[in-house]
Amino acid sequence: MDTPVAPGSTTSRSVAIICGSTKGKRESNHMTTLISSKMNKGLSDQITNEFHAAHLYLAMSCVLQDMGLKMLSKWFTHHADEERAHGMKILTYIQDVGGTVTLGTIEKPKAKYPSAESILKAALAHELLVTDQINKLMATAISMKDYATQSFLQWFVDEQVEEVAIVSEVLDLVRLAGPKNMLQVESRVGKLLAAEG
Ligand code: OFO
Repeated sequence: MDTPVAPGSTTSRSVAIICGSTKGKRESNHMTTLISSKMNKGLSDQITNEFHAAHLYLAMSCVLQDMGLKMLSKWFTHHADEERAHGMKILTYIQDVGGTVTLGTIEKPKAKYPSAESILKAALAHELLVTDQINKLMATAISMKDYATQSFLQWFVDEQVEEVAIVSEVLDLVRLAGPKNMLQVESRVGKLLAAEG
């Protein structure tokens, strides 16, 4: 099994070469990685997953804008920004522990939805998918006794609880209001946005 390597260990299997340059000279340095290659890959893939969520929510925001639902559109843009920040948070962590970041392909997001309700339903399904991705990463960190990554991922576990709750809340609002009362939804979402900052 692939296990983390202690800092300063001479048995480190993953060595990053740092090319710095003073006076045109090439320097190299050995950097110890604190995470296994399996954990590194899982986290690296999750960066792409977070950027994919950002891309999807931005596309949803554009559809909502076209539907004339400006507050809901803004709320999705805000969430797209948050997902991008999550990707960057993971990227920084991988680099902090001496791992390697490899970005993947982001698929084209769906650009047509029949209603605001269908968008919220798709967003909730996506949040549940990301929750599952994060839980799998946590399970890997636990199985590898990677305590640093467990600690890092706990923030994401908590974040997913919040995000599933908030998307469910907005979906309920949209369902309760119905297509004829979307202005009420707009007003409530405007308040949510102000509260989220
Ligand atoms: Fe990245 O927080 Fe939800 O998906």
